[in-house]
Amino acid sequence: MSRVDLNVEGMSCGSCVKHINAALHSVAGINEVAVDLNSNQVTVIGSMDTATVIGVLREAGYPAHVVTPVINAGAKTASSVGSGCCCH
Ligand SMILES: [Cu+2]
Repeated sequence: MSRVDLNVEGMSCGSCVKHINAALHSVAGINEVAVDLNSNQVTVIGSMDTATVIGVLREAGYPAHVVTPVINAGAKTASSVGSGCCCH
């Protein structure tokens, strides 16, 4: 079981939240989905992998990226752009 925190772009109302919830709940392995409209964050708990979650959100129309700890933001910005997944 793992937990993934994502920043999601393009969420603006309650139907976006419903849309995202429905899209993510259709993914095998996802046990729990929490969408926070105010902070544009989505938390997913389950046995799925991060790339799958990001792919599903992208297909639903909401580009997403993993929330990186602020401490690493300066050093890692350049190398982490585009890779998206740190589980390999
Ligand atoms: Cu909306």
